[in-house]
Amino acid sequence: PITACLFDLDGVLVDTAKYHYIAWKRLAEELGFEFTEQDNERLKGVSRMASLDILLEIGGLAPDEETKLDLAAKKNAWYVEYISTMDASEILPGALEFIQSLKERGIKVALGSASKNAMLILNNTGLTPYFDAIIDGTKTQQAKPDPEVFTLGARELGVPTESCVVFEDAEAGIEAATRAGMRCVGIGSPETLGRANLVISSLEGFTVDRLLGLQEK
Ligand code: G16
Ligand code: MG
Repeated sequence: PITACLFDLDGVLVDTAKYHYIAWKRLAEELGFEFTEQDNERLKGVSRMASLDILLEIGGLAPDEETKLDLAAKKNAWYVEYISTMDASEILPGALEFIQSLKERGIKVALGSASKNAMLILNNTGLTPYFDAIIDGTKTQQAKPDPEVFTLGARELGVPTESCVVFEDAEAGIEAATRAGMRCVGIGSPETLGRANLVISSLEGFTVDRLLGLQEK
């Protein structure tokens, strides 16, 4: 039976991709090159340092490790400044309603995010009290598509992996869920998320009964 749901943060519960984008764009401009919204698609679900590597590749730059750490810290300081004013109005449509309905039906809820800033975002949007377990980038060694973030979530919930369903907007996250032995709901377009068990455009109108329908799959 399905007894737990694990949620990715950026792109599933909130749209922080736009803040990541303006911070990376600011860094690229300071380094002297353009960074487009299309380029930003490549950073979704990817860890901070891996994102920086992609950005530097786009700019044709290869600085040493120390400089890279400075650049990542600079981007993060801007990003933290942008997300510090977030509030509950930035929770994506349907997300809070769906989480509340899970709680009412006794289904456990966990976070499985790559972000090291997840706690700040959950606190600012008022989402923290809904989670039975929170696994973020400060608790993991391996980035998605490694399944670590989700297997740790299941362990902290005390639920077997086969009873978990993951909600993800990134291909790497869907692969991570599959490798963890979990079912997965993709949020976005079927073209990129085709490997999920079910793809929906958003959590708006999504119900616990539809979730439980995945048990037959
Ligand atoms: C999020 C974003 C990524 C970001 C990563 C690390 O992941 O999708 O773009 O690079 O977190 O974030 P930070 O720099 O805050 O540690 P997720 O897993 O919530 O989609
Ligand atoms: Mg995501």
